[in-house]
Amino acid sequence: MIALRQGDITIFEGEAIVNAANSSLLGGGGVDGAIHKSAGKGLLEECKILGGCKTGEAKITRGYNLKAQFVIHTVGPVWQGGSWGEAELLASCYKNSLQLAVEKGIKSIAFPNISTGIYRFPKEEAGKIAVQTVVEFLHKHPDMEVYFYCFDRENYALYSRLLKEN
Ligand code: AR6
Repeated sequence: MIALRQGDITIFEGEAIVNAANSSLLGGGGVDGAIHKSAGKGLLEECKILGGCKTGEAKITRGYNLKAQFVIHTVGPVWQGGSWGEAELLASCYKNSLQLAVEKGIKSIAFPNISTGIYRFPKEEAGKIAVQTVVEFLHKHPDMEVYFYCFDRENYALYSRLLKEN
């Protein structure tokens, strides 16, 4: 199942939310800042012992003061024009986050629009990659519930269209 939501991902009441982090995993702006603020200091303490995360990979922590039990931290690619493997790396973020969720027995997961803020990945292309990767994954894991949390109107309108086409 795929569902679309508009707004702040930190209010998600399912099992896991995905964080669009940076490779230090020590917090930042955008959705990362919002998640750390809502989760509280415990999240940062746990992130400190993870040793960072490479672009395209994912790591999991508890959710602390969030309603979601877990946070899956993934590091999206910085957009550098498109010929530096950005598309493959973004697809890996979605795949590795979903794979980690399966390994932990998580059945509901919410994604932000990874890389489309501070990392400047073009929204249309990022949306297509996100939807396509999740749709493919759900063929093999039909019991998983995936929520796309779109913060800005442009992404929300884009995902409404992309999900109708799929
Ligand atoms: N809930 C859901 N989506 C949000 C929220 C929120 N509370 N706040 C922003 N967004 P960004 P990136 C959307 O910049 O591009 C951080 O500093 C936002 O509108 O958060 O992957 C990290 O530490 C956009 O569509 O992440 C990294 O250094 C999407 O989330 C860097 O930013 C992603 O925007 C990562 O950049």
